[in-house]
Amino acid sequence: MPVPSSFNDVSQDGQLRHFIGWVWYEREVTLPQRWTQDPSTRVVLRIGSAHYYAIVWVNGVHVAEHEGGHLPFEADISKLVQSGPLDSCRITIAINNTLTPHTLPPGTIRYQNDASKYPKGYFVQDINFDFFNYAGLHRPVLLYTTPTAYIDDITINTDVDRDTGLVSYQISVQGSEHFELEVRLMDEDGKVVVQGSGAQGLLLVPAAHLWWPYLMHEHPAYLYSLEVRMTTQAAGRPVSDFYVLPVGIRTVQVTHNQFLINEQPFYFHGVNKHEDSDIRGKGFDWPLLVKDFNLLRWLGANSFRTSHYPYAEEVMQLCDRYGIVVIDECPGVGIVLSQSFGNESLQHHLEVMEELVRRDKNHPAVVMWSVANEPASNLEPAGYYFKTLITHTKALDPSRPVTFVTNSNYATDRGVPYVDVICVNSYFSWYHDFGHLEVIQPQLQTQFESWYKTYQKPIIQSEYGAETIPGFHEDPPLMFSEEYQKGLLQQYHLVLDQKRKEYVVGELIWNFADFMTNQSPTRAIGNRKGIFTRQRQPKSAAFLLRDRYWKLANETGSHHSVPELQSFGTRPFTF
Ligand code: GCB
Repeated sequence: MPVPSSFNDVSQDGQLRHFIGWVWYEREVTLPQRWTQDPSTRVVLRIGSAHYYAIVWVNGVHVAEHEGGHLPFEADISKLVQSGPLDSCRITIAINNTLTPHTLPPGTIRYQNDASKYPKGYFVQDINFDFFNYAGLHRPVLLYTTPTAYIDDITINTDVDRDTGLVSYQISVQGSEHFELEVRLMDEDGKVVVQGSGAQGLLLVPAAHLWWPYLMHEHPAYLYSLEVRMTTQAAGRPVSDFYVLPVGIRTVQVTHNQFLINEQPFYFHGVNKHEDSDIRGKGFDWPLLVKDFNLLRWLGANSFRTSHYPYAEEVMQLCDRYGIVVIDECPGVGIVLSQSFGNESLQHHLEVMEELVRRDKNHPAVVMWSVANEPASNLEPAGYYFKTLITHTKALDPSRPVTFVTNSNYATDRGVPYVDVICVNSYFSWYHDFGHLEVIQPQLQTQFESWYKTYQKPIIQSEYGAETIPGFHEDPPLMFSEEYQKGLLQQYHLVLDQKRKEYVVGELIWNFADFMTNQSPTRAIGNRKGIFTRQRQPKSAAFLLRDRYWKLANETGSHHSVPELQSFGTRPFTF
């Protein structure tokens, strides 16, 4: 089985596509002698993402267990590979993709016991989310080394005082009590602009270049480099560890009706995405990723939400580099069963937020955390659940606003009192009043006005859209045609154009591209609400949205003409 990839779509075996249970990956690798013979080398096995429950062995010895996909985990395997007679190392990973009411996302295994209808032992995995439950090793599995005394973590926070950038840092070192830390911040030309020392400190950057979103400034996404050098002694020998972290200096604030980046109002005009493509499923793929970023640029999108789970770290790195603003969502999608609001689920959800914040806290592109998508937030226990979850997330990262995405009624939602920005999904004239584009304007106005009157918080239209089969044309528009998708978007835009002058701070189309789902009578081989096909070709609505986004960019940011050059090729990709 290739890695990274979902296992579901690479074979001709229908049973494997729908398989639920344990799958096993195994690989034998030969390690360099330096790794196996030098006890001052620490050897680490890192798994980028395993869906969902994973157990890991090295040379048959249990080294790690991890619950949940989409986030990395590691095991220190130094002792194991340094004690044996061999330079080889057998890595075995067992993965179980079963979802229960207490996993994230939750699910239920339903046994079909009626022997007159189903074979013996028949069961299905029920889920309450709308994407195919791809599984396997979705991101790279890596072996890497550090010295035994090493830089374990760095936390950066940035602020701005007039034209001075304030970069506060905190560095944690493992494996040594006595060490020295030197810190240098370099600008994009490689010039050292400020230096520091010690495990924490504040760097003052005179005449700082701020990190601006794409289309908001003529030089967006300015990144400094923080170089951290740790030196210590081990067994009488000098040891050092060195780490370079891109740093964007920017601020984020939320008022009762605005989302501010560097104290300027920011309007999200972007997309919701999925990690999804033909054959590889949710498997990481560089060409696909770069293509998607080129499409975002073509579209004039300045932002996206990582619906409905954390995306690969490489995605976040490109967002930093190109100024694409991110609402970073955890896999809290489809929390609708009352059992999923209990302590066991909450505890796991808190841990997942810890892992997510630890992984993504230093990305300037990430401006807000989303702790869930469309939970049953009207249920009684949802109040305590979201209060605890959001308070915990704010404690982990006081620098960013927190939200979850709701489709509950404004009058009964028990989670929204705790969010900073209200994110609302609605599908007027699609799931309700289907076929009636004329109801969108009054219904959308009522939606916005009700939420704002109740909470006086800024609002993002975090989803809206229509299923569209490319090549279906109907005028007057009929559902599933390209004209209907365009018509629906246009009706939403009329209201968004009024309300963005007041308190609506963003619009994110559902969805960037078509994506695979479970089979159902309402899904014609996956969800077709993409403005691009699954193969990343535009439907008519993509051109409509492109005109709109570039107009919005010109109104709210610096001046741009729709680029002739439709890729990020003006700035070289170097990794
Ligand atoms: C939603 C969900 C999203 C679905 C979408 C749809 O509200 O958040 O995951 O795919 O609607 O197309 O039904």
